[in-house]
This record gives sequence, structure tokens and C-alpha cells, in this order.
Amino acid sequence: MTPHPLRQAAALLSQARQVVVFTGAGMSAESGVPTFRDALTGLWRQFDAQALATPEAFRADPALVWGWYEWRRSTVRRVQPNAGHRAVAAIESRLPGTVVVTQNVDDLHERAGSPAPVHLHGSLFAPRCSACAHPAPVADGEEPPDGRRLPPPGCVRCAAPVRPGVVWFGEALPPDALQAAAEAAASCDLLVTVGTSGVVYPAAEIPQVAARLGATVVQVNPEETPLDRVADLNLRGPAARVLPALVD
Ligand code: BV8
Ligand code: ZN
Repeated sequence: MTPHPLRQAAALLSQARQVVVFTGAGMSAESGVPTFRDALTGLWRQFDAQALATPEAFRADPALVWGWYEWRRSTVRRVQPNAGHRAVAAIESRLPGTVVVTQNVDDLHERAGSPAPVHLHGSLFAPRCSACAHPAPVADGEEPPDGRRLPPPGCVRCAAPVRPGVVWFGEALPPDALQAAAEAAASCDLLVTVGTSGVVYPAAEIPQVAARLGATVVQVNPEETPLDRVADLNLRGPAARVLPALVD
């Protein structure tokens, strides 16, 4: 009789030589961070996330886009990492050399104990000048308005508007992050993909490279995704329930 998929995945994890954990917005869903597409409330509801997360949108209406990111950042600050994030950190502490590659722009992996996740799409906590790239401080304290415009601060060095430190659609991913992710995918023997719809490129290439180069791919997602076709094992369930079962 075939063992239960959870037991199969736990066995793969315990025998793995090198693991990559590849995560998307579903990883943070149970912490209360809206996934990318349902992060549109209030004023932003009338927009398509893909249109708002672009340099053009920021140029056209900096206060609209800056307000959206500051609201998303304030949401992340208010929530906690979930049991899924903690299970990922447990995998890393048990198997040195494990690489966490995330598409998420929140800091929940770090706050759960992951030492150095590879952020393919940047971070809500690394604003920078839109002109000279000078790092800008992260505004503390006051809650940004939910669903309203908020003019971005000016760069202390050149006075140009500060922008979110994330990768927008149409922008290149940070070369060093992409390189680190590709190298990890090429050398791992097990890749666990968690909570990603697998539609955003080039990030979605990462699990496919691992599969092409012979790694076993385990997917954790309550729904079917395009990555079903590269996954050797599909664990249909939420990250905060499935991942702890793999490390217990
Ligand atoms: C680039 C930061 C070139 C910003 C993000 C065709 C037309 C136009 C463009 C393209 C095209 N084909 C490819 C492109 C390029 C484009 C792209 O891929 N578009 C897609 C949408 C078709 N890519 C780009 O533009 C990239 N850059 O190509 O540049 C270039 C090269 C050189 C020089 C110059 C230019 C840049 C892409 C990065 C965009 N930025 N984020 C921000 O966050 O605001 S991506 C953004 O969307 C998120 O960060 C996230 O990564 C992504 C959404 O994906 P997911 O993480 O998968 O989240 P999603 O909500 O989709 O799915 C959640 C999943 O979780 C679901 O499957 C759900 O079932 C599951 N889930 C739910 N609950 C749970 C769960 N799973 C587990 N547990 C749960 N509890
Ligand atoms: Zn500047």
C-alpha cells in the first residue's frame, strides 16, 4: 500500500542531502497577510494589482502606489509568522545548507528564524530613492491610511520621491538573488514549493529548473497550480498545517 503522501514527503525530507524551500504569498496567508491579488481594498479595489505594481503606476500617481505599499507594510508589521514559517526555519536548522527562496516581500520568514531568505522580489522594508537609489528609512509609528493616497517622502540626498524596495512588473529581479536561487535549485535534491500560483516569471522557473536537473519536487498548496506538472508529490493543504507535519 502506498504510504500517505505526508509520510512520503517527511521521509523525502529526512533523507534529503540539500533542500530548497520556495515560497509564495500563500505561505503568509494564514498569518493574515492578504495574498497579492486580495491585497486590494478601499481605494485600491478598483485597480488590478498587476497594474499597480509597476513603475508606470508609481510615475503616474506616486501617492496612490506609495499609500498601497505603506498600508501593506503596516499590515505585515501587525501580524505574526505562522506555524508554516516556523516549520521552514526548523528544516533549515536541521539541515544546514537549506536555502529558502521567497517571492514574498514581507519579513515573516526572518521573524520566524530563517537567517537569510533569498528575496526574489525585494522587500517592503527596504525603501529607496526612485532616482539615486539611496536607501530611505522605514517610517515607524503612525498607521498609514487604509485605502487612501499617501505622498512618498523625498530622498534626503536628491529630494526625488522614495519608492518601495520591491521588484515591479517589467523590472529585472536583483541579479544576485536570482543567481543564488538558480544555483540552489540546480544543486538541491529536494525542492519544496509552498503557496505559489507559479505564474510569475522568472521566479516560477526555479521549481522547474530543480525538476529538470533531477530534484524531487513536493508542492504544498490547497489548490491545483501550473506547478502540479513538475511536482512529484502534491500535498493539498494549507502551509501552516502541512509543513509542521513534515518536521514533527
Ligand atoms: C521581468 C513584488 C523583465 C511587488 C511581484 C506576459 C505579459 C506581461 C509580462 C509578462 C508576461 N510573461 C511574463 C511576464 C513578465 C512578468 C510576469 O511574470 N507576469 C505574469 C503575471 C504573466 N514578470 C515580470 O515582470 C518580472 N520582471 O520579467 O522583467 C526584464 C528583464 C530584464 C530587464 C528588465 C526587465 C517581475 C515580476 C515580479 C513582480 N513583483 N512582487 C509586490 O508584491 O507588490 S510578484 C507578486 O506576484 C508577488 O510578490 C508574488 O510573487 C506574485 C504572486 O504570486 P504568488 O506568490 O504565487 O501569489 P498568488 O497570490 O498568485 O498565489 C497564492 C497561492 O497560494 C495560490 O496558489 C493559493 O492557492 C495558495 N494559497 C492560498 N492560501 C494558502 C496557499 N498555499 C498554502 N497555504 C495557504 N494557506
Ligand atoms: Zn535620491
